[in-house]
Amino acid sequence: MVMNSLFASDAGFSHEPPPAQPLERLSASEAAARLARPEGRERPFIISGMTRSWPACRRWSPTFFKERYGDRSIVVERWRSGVATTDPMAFLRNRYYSRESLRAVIEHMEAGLEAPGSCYITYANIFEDAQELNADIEPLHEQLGVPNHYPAQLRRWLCLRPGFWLGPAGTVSTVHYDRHENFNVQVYGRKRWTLFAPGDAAALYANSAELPVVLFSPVDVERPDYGRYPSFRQARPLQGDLDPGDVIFVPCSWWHHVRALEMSITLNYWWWSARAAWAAARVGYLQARRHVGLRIASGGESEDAASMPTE
Ligand SMILES: O=C(O)CCC(=O)C(=O)O
Repeated sequence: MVMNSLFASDAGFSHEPPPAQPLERLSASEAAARLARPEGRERPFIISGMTRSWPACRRWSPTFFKERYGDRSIVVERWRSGVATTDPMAFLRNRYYSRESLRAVIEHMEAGLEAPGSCYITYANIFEDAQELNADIEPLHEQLGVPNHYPAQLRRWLCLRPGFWLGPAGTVSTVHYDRHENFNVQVYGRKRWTLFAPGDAAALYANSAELPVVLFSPVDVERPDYGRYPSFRQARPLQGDLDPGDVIFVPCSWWHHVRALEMSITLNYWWWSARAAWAAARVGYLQARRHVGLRIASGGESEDAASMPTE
């Protein structure tokens, strides 16, 4: 089955993304069996309804956080107004972070006072000041991600803290890859995920000198400019929508683009594996090379490489 993009039709055929194939969907028991085999970790899949019974999926909503945690401050990713966030170049150049009250941020999002997608809480550490929220979730990466024959202490050490994401409909994470394995849990609202295999790196113009951060692609995968990026026609996207309680497994180094279809709350669970350590070393090398190149080109005046929103 070929899925159509929601966002492609307005500008005519020349901006149509390559057709996407649907992401595979598994039950929780099928996913556990798949992940028990190393070769089962080569491709992404959605685990349908896996966390539906978590208290987080039953209780958490923007209203829940506004009413109970509204006075806490949180780091918010913002873009200067008027920015088309589907364009990776504009996304990276116009992004900044600020610390604000959770109540004010959520009220603005709910009232639609922000330009669509111009305000997003990304990978926040909501649990630091609200330890009790840990009772509403489970350490999915420790349970299902890290191989279960590893010693308990090592399993914990390989897992990063869960990240909390909250944003209005229309937020977009432009196409990038991460240096970790990932389970991403959709807690509230719906999101559309579009993934590309590491083998599509050339079609995504990976390592483009246009961008300060090597983890990102310059291609707007929802509205590609084939004049600038003709090889993107060769990319083979996978696509699927996550409902509350669904989980997506994103293997390390798989490219992903995410659009919130509704106001959303998401948790992500990153963990280290051997291939993740290799990916991190490679990214470190490429980023250092990019930074030196930019400094030489600018006569020593260039900014440091932009911080990475998904870190
Ligand atoms: O949900 C999003 O907007 C992006 C999530 C993401 O990039 C991740 O979990 O690695």
